[in-house]
Amino acid sequence: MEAKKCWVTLATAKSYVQGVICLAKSLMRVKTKFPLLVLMLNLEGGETDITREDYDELIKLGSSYHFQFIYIKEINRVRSNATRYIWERFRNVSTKLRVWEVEGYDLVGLLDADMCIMHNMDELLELDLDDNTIAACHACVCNPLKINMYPANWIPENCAYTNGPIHPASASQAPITNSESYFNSGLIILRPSKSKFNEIHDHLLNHENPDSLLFEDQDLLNEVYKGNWIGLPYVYNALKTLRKCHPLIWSDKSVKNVHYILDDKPWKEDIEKMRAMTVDERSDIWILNNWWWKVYKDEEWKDEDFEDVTN
Ligand SMILES: [Mn+2]
Repeated sequence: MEAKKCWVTLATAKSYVQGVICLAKSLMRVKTKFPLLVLMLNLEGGETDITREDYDELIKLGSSYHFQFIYIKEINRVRSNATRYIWERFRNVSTKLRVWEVEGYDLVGLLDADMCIMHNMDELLELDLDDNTIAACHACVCNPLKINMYPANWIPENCAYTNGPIHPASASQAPITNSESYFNSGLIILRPSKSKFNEIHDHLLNHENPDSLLFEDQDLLNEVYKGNWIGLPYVYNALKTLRKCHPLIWSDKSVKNVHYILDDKPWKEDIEKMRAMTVDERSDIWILNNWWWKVYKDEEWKDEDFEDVTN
């Protein structure tokens, strides 16, 4: 029997609903052959601030964009002190672990809702993985914005991309991946399994120092899969900060999936105001945000929307 495969994302908070909509549109735009499953928290029960209207909009979109919904329960925080969350938007990211419980699929591509697919990347769901191995992209640990809550060892010397392959090889070759490597959990290719879910969940519940999990699910998963993950080229989880921080690896046209990390999500930007600005007035990430907005508003990308920053 042929293996069943799908993409999965989560709709856990109102602030990410526009992200889910755009992610779904972007997947359809690149003609993926795989369905998108949206894991949703129940409206009742106080686990989410998503409203009935938001749900209705998603469901309406789902019928035209061929995605499906699965209802899940929140995974509660294990923090001894809830105020120690690095950012409030990380409040229920551990709920992401529910993807390991997805039933009926042999291989899943987990996508954060703050991503936009630029080129078809169905090849990721052709990877041959066992139950104890995942595939993911390296995090950038340069800390280019000098965020002082980031770990002290997050410096360019320790970043996989500093010594990684540069453009054009970077589009098809991952940086060196070894037992010291650290991945970003925005895109993960995995085989769902109840026993693996239990193992990860137990690791969370019995964690000796949950306060040390600064990046929540990402740190937890890096502990569980230490030395057991396959590195993918940056193009599959192109962190928006890489464009400026590692210009030698980046090429606009090569990027398959942009990850709009950090707090300034594209949907929070006033796109009409941005478009009215001159090139010099626009922010560094204007180009990337514009790609997102074009998908969200069902507009075509044009050649001038892409620059080759390595030139
Ligand atoms: Mn994200």
